[in-house]
Amino acid sequence: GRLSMSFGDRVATTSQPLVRRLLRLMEEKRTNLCVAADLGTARDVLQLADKVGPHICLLKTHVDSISDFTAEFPKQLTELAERHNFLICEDRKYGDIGSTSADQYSSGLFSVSSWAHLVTVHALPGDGQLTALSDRAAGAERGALLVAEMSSKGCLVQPAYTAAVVKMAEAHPYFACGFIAQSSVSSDPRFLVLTPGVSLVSTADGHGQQYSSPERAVGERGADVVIVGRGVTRAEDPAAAAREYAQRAFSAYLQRLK
Ligand code: 5FU
Repeated sequence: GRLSMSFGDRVATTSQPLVRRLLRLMEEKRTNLCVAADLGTARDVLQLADKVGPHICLLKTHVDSISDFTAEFPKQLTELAERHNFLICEDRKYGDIGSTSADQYSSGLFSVSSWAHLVTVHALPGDGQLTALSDRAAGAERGALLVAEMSSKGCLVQPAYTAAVVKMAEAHPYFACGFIAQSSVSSDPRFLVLTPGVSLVSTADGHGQQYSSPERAVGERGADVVIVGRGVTRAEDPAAAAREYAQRAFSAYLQRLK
């Protein structure tokens, strides 16, 4: 299953182009780190992306938190992604009826479908969002990560919900690339499991976030990719911090294969 296979060997288990590309990238670049670039201006996000770019497989954005967003931002972020060889995930957590989410995805100020390889989606409304978003991707290499569990204290998600989210992904493997989760929700090697709530300096943030270490996330809980925000963005040297998280997460992955 997923946990005992290398990223490289998992490429052959799926025909989803984006999953194949990300697995190859992770294997070749030897990184399973995603940095959550949660900073308030376009310049700060781009500067961070340039610094951490060599150490990451994925950069995660919350583009609606950027105060000075213009169409220049995704253009420049895409250039950095190409230069440093990482993919981009907009963590929008779509959660409406398919038609509305599809409009939010492909139009409006942000035009997310034109630049984000991956987006996050809440499965709560049912699978109509997956077909609707996939239609708007219009043949581009795009995909979704389904929120199967959350890192925050008091999260209402129950095991039966998580199991239903996994079933939904299994029914839509052309667009569902994997899960945002806190545990090994699926052993299917086609799906990526990404785990936020990872920090080496904090255990909580006072607003419900709960942290564990990269070793715990990858080795014990079964994450493929660890997502680190403030552990990197608030470090004195974000590039050095990203390198450390990447090394620790990738070592834990190699250890898992033994
Ligand atoms: F789905 C989730 C979740 O369950 N927990 C999260 O923390 C998403 N996140 C995101 O990961 C959150 O929106 C932040 O962008 C990031 C974690 O940032 P931190 O600074 O490492 O706490």
